[in-house]
Amino acid sequence: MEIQNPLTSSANKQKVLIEIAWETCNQVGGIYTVIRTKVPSMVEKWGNNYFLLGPYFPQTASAEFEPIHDLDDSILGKTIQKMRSMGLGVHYGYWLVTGKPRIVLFDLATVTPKLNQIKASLWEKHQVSTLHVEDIVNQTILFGEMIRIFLTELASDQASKSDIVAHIHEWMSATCLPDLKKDGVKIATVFTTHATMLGRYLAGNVPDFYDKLHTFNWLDEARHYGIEAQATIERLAANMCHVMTTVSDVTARECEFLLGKVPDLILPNGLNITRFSAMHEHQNLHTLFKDRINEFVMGHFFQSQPFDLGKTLYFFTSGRYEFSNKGYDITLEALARLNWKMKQAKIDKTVVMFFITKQPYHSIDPEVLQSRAVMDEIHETCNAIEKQIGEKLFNASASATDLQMPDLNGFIDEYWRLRLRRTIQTWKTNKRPKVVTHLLKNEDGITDYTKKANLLNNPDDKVKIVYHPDFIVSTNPLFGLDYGQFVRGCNLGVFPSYYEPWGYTPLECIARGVPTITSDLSGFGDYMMQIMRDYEQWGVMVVNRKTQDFHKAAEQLSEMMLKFVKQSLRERITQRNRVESISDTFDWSNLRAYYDTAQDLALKRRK
Ligand code: 1S3
Repeated sequence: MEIQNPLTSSANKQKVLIEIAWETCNQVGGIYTVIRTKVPSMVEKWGNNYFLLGPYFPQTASAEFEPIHDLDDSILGKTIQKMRSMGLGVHYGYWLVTGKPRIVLFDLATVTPKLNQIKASLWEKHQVSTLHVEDIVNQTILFGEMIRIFLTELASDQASKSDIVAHIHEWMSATCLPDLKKDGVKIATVFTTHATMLGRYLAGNVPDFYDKLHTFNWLDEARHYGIEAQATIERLAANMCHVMTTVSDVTARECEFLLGKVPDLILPNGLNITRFSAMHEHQNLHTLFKDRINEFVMGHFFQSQPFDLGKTLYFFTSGRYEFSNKGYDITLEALARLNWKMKQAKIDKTVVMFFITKQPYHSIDPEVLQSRAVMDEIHETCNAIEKQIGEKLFNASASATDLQMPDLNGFIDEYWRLRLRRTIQTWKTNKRPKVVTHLLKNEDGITDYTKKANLLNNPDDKVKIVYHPDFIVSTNPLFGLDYGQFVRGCNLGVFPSYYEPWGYTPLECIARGVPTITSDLSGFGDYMMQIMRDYEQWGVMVVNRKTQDFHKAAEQLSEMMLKFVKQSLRERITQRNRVESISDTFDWSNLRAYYDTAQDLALKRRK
């Protein structure tokens, strides 16, 4: 059946969905993942009646945006035309991601001259104080103004026979909401917050944040942390949309106390699983990528501390640098305990733990690069020797007169022997392998804790640490893997967050068949506990951080890791298969229904 497009035809009344986010075609963090991975599922349901709005940044746009030059006389075309005639920069085209939806991107520079006027109006009409705010707030105010003009124009078109839903993500796209409501613009609105600004600050600074939630005065706290504008916008948006939603029950509690609004619905996050699932192939991929990580580990550790790679497990954690919110503190404490326990139990295995996050650094540590380069040279020399032996062995075999195996030693030239010996000699050292792969601009919580806990890659340590203060991309010279491949090559993802509205990292593990540890304070962990009773069976372990203090939770985490270390190879393979088999649960084709409900409800409430 052909889907009629109200944006390009004057057919019967139909529904149109506009999704609006600061991260449309602009990757900053987790919201980009939500929007981007959801696109195929949205396009499947809405077809041409779906498009997105975002900010225009030439650099990202050059990689992900393909302009459409011809504007038709649909209401969308006319709205864009109208805005352009007002002198506003509006880019229209395709977002080059799976699903290829149409997007409208706003050039914020074209409203910048009006910034003070818009801010004055926000204060006069809605008492949003935006004096002396960070530049990002100014940018979002400009973005909000362009969204407001766009939606107002779109809805006012008399030819429009559509029911329009605007689904607005996070405060950065939400400065338009109070005006839309005040002006009675005929559009149904859904607002989704993916965290609260105040929650983020308070959780990282106030001990027992969750127990004290009901005691905070939002305005005092917002002023204290210098985020009054953001918190006010968030609060207004939550209370002025038709349907207010968030990503988990954990964050819903926060919304109740910090935004003064109990969310109408919870919209859990999914992934576009078909992009990642590789059926039984995933075991082969794990081996392939683990071999690549092995190469890094040899280059990094074997210079002074060779160990058996066949008995080595790779654990990792990753995310933005929020030391206690993301649970890096508890992870380090648990690793110190695991190290001790493995030594006591004389477990003949090594755990290499990777911390992948982003912190300011000068460059990759030249010594780390040098060690890797010299090891690569050893590898090349071995390949040359192998070739030489092969050729000489073949000659000797072909011309043999008896069946004696020739002495292979005699096949290696003195030159290669010497070269190999010298290279190994230059490489080997007594120095401890570095904990940090880069030259950090400043010491931080991770480096401090590794010192405090003596997790410094000592020769007798069973747990080794690699702190990589940059996200992993395929051009990275240390791994030569993209993030997804790196995840596949690891054995366990560790994410015992203290503050995490949802948390994609464990889900990304599941999608790649990698067992994972999360916490009951993360939206994902909490959701998992609600939908699957026997989640541990499926390779998802949940640390109890709700009712246990830091030390008890660290002990529980170290026991989970120890149990994992003790598993046999066969048990790990079976577990990987089980993890992979539940990944479909999180495909957007299953989770989009939550969005459908929110959007339908908004339309009902608007009428
Ligand atoms: C937020 O991004 P974050 O890492 O700052 O939104 C994500 C998508 O909903 C969510 O997964 C995450 O927990 C939030 O914190």
